Amino acid sequence: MVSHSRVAIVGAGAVGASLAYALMFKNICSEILIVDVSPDIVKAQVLDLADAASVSHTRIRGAAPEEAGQADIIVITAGAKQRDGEPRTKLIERNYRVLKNVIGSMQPIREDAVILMVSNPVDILTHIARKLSGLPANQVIGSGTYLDTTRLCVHLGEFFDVNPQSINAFVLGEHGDSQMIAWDAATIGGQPLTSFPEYQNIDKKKVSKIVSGKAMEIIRLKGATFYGIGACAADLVHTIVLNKKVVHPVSVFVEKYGVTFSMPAKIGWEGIQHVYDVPLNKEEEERLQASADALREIEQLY
Ligand code: 6V0
Repeated sequence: MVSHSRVAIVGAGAVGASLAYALMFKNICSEILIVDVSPDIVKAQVLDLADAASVSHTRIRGAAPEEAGQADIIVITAGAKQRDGEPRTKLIERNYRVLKNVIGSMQPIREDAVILMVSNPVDILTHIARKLSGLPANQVIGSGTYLDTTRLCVHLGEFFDVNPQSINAFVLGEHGDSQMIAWDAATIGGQPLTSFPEYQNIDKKKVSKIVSGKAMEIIRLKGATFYGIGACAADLVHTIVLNKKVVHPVSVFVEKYGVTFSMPAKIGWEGIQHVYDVPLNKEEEERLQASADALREIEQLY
């Protein structure tokens, strides 16, 4: 157990519970607080997770929103999810209301808390969470394209027959339809991906489609996605709790593009410690700008 380690999960549905489950086995939290608008869901999830908590030795309990506002890290997973065929941006109106309610009910939020936004559309909601909470931009993070990036690295790992963790590649921009892959900056063992002979055989359009379309494929088959995001969010919490200064692509306000979306960022106790500027070719730069423009237009409405 370490300091900076009381974590509140607001929204105890499939994503919140998967996150709690992944997090408790990391054994880094002094306590995990579960919050939901439905007392029955809180009770059920805490009873079920407590059986796993006894093996992992992590204390887990239900809590009121006011207590969640005093946690070191507040992960927000409350809200509606996409239906089959529905873009994430369609969720804005419903989840804006949920987020307003969640942030309002946690006030006063601790000044040094870090908010990790997971509910969709995650980029817009991260922007709104920052405005509503009044916390500095570095303390309000969205899970962004971290999950998309893990999907990309797993795919490339199979293609190049190398462990995905040895691939340095990023999906940038929106966690949604306008996201893009920074192909030119991708490396394996320091060697640019573009310099591998196999690179010419990659169908880049197809890879982009597989990566950005994976969530919808899972939703079509079983109605929701939760294990992948649960593991990614647990990893981000781990990075913050242990001040690991690991670089992950996450949603954050990016000065250069004047919008909240994903760029690689160094993460630690105070949230974002640095945002990196990925070298892009002309076409990639245009695509990232287009992603920023699309999101900015929606951001300005809130
Ligand atoms: P779910 O299983 O329906 O759970 C949502 C929970 O939120 C329910 O238990 C609700 O009771 C609760 N809730 C609603 N309003 C409030 C409120 N005001 N205060 C507290 N709790 C509330 O949905 P699921 O867990 O599957 O998804 C949650 C969110 O995560 C959705 O917006 C998804 O779109 C989003 N995801 C984000 C991903 C990402 O990569 N960022 C990935 C997958 C899902």
